[in-house]
Amino acid sequence: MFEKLGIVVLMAFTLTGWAKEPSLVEKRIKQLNYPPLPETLFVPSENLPVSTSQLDPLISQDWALTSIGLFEAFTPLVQPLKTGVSSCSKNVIVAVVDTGIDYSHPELRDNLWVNSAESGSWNPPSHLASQNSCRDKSCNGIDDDNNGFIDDVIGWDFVNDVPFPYDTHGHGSHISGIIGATAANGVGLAGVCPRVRIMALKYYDSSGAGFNNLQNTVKAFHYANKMGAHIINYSGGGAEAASAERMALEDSKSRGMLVVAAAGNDGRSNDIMPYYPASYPLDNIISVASINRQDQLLPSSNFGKGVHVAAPGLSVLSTLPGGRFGMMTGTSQATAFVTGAAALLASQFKDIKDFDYQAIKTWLLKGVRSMPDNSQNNTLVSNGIISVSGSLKQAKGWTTQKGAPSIALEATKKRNRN
Ligand SMILES: [Ca+2]
Ligand SMILES: [Ca+2]
Ligand SMILES: [Ca+2]
Repeated sequence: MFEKLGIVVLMAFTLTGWAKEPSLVEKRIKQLNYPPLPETLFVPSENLPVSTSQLDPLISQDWALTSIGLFEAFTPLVQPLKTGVSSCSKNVIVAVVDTGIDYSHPELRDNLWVNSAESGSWNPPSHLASQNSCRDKSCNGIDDDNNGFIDDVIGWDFVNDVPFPYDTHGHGSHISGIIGATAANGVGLAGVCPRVRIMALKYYDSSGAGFNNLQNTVKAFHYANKMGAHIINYSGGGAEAASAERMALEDSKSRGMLVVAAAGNDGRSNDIMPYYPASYPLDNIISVASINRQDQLLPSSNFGKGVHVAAPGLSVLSTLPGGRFGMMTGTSQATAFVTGAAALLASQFKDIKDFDYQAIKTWLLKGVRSMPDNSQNNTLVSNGIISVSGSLKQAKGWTTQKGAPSIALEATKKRNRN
């Protein structure tokens, strides 16, 4: 049933184009819609077979982790996600620009980015209740780091302009779990990089005007840039370019940040009709298409020479608000797998200051495995299917290159010998 239901990729709108080309933008807004997520896509956790004796009881249902070669990368397979934990670093900051995050979800709460200049006793589940008595930097009503945001501890809700980017939609929590759900905690599943710091930036309002969604996207990008994110995950987009959005991502590039963006769910070629931000010609962007478990491009996935890689996107299991789990489909999900892989690769730098988006992009693109060679898939994606194991091999080879930043793969090497 899930195969027939596509999740709508969140749309962005031109910002500066509003004044210059009102008729065009108005046309875009009329064309786009924001249906709520179908309830049938939500699979409550109590309906799934769970064995609490397992480290991550739902992991066997997560076909995508096998597809991207995560278990292959971390042999032996006895406790693969435990080894995955040690290969990921809390020094890597991933900005998830989306619908917010369930910051009290047991799979997500330990992997949140925390703004140290605004931190204190902030505790997601009880924070709102205790806010009146709170006196520390997290809730003193003062912009302690003078970044223009008061009490921004884990990110920002640009929709409501408050420091609690809670996810009432589901999409952002699902994306966050794919990237970095906690491993080996006796709950749920595990992200591709189960130790990471997720900066929660909420831009999307399903009931709001599309123009505001783009405006908030740009604000969120600037926040991520300013606050030191290494990677931005943007599982959304739109058919028209916006100079303000592009300028924000050019700033990300100048700061050395990687941007992973969805190719879109329109089932068309981005070479003919670009999809932004994925299609901006910036070398710090990776554009992602979606495949099923047979390595076939989903009919709903966009494709083209400008689409760099494919990743799992059909009936993907991940975290949902309220401590739940469920499946979603689309290039949004595929994008998150590539972001998780990028975070894992970024963790291999001995010093996160060596973070190099060009190196990571090279490892990701050269480490792919091939799409099946048939008429349906042939040349639809420029490189192939994302592979964590293949990319780690590329990273390992990088150490032999002159002038390359130092990376630490000793742990992986030891595991491979065991
Ligand atoms: Ca602040
Ligand atoms: Ca404060
Ligand atoms: Ca888990």
